[in-house]
Amino acid sequence: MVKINVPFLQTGSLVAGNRLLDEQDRAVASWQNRESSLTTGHRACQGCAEALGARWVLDTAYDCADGKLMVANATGCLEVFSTLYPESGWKLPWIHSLFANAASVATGMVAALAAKGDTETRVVAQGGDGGTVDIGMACISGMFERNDDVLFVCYDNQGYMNTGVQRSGATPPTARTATTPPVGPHPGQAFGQGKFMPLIAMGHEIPYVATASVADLRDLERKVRTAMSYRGARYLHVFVPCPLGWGSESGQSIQIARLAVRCGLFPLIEAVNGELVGSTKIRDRVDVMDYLKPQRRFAHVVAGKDPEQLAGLRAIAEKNIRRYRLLEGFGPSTESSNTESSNAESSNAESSNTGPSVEPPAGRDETTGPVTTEGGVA
Ligand SMILES: Cc1ncc(C[n+]2csc(CCOP(=O)(O)OP(=O)(O)O)c2C)c(N)n1
Ligand code: SF4
Repeated sequence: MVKINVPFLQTGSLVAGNRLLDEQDRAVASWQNRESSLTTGHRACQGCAEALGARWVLDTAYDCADGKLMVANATGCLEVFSTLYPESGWKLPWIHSLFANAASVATGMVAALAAKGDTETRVVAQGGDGGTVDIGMACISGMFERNDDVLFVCYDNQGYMNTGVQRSGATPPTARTATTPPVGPHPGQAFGQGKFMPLIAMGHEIPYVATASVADLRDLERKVRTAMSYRGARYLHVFVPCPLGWGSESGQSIQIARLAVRCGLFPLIEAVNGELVGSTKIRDRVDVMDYLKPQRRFAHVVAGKDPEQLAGLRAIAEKNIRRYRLLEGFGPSTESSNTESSNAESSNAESSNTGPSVEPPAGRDETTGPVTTEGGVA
């Protein structure tokens, strides 16, 4: 008999790929009876990857929690576009916190549930990069340090988009924002190198930290499932292009997210108890310039107004590639990305990440660690 290798194309959708997979291996988006956690009633811009990322994260977390999930949301685009009074796009219990304190509100929700004897309902806190790396930092650090049983998700669109595209601590160098205009000898964002929150989270030695991208939704889904298999503080940092703030075509958000991974500027990594345990190998590496070109926020860099700017961005990509071993990747490979696609157009990054070790971090309380199938703690 002739063996035919059938490529699993688009396994995240209802088309051929999913029907070729066993039911338990199919993406959360393929379930016919599924209800989206974020649905009609929201007013995100066309092509908003934050809306896509949040829906995918919460649909997966909701599934992991058997529907017992509550969400605290920092102020930001995600909160504003999803809950314009009197409408709401959310189909799960959801609370709006202040800009700075989503992590603390989530901690309070966990404490209130515990006081009622409810150890099954899970809590997610979420916000933009401004609400995470800048104004929310103190509350998040406290939540990490206490190892509260919360999954904090940052949707990183690299700026304060909701209030008109101001610079945040996560805005990359050179980028044009409303507060870093492309003028003068060093146009655009001139400070730092873009705060990389996952390393700060790892410094707290919490059970699980990962980065993910809307460029690889199966990998994103797997990381949410891994995060939900733990108790204690967990952190997920999701790369979400913003067409309005980045000056890109709304139809190009996924492509731009892929290019960020492929050029090395956004590494896909995983860490357990503060130690790096896996990175996704870059397949088909591209130059940083390929990532910059479709975004008007980098138009002055592409035009070469200050040649050192491009060199600086390339150096950051090189450092990521070196630090996270992105050209080879490491850690045991995973189901989702191995079956993702053999088509370079539908997936340009191949994951070789590991699953987490089951060791709880030293000194943590006994509620830390992966959850057993019975819903208890291993
Ligand atoms: C203490 C405080 N300062 C400022 C604001 C105004 N504000 C609301 S949302 C926002 C920006 C949110 O940016 P980010 O967290 O990155 O989320 P995004 O909108 O980009 O998704 C700002 C400055 C506020 N609500 N509270
Ligand atoms: S401004 Fe950006 S983050 Fe906000 S809704 Fe529009 S595309 Fe999404």
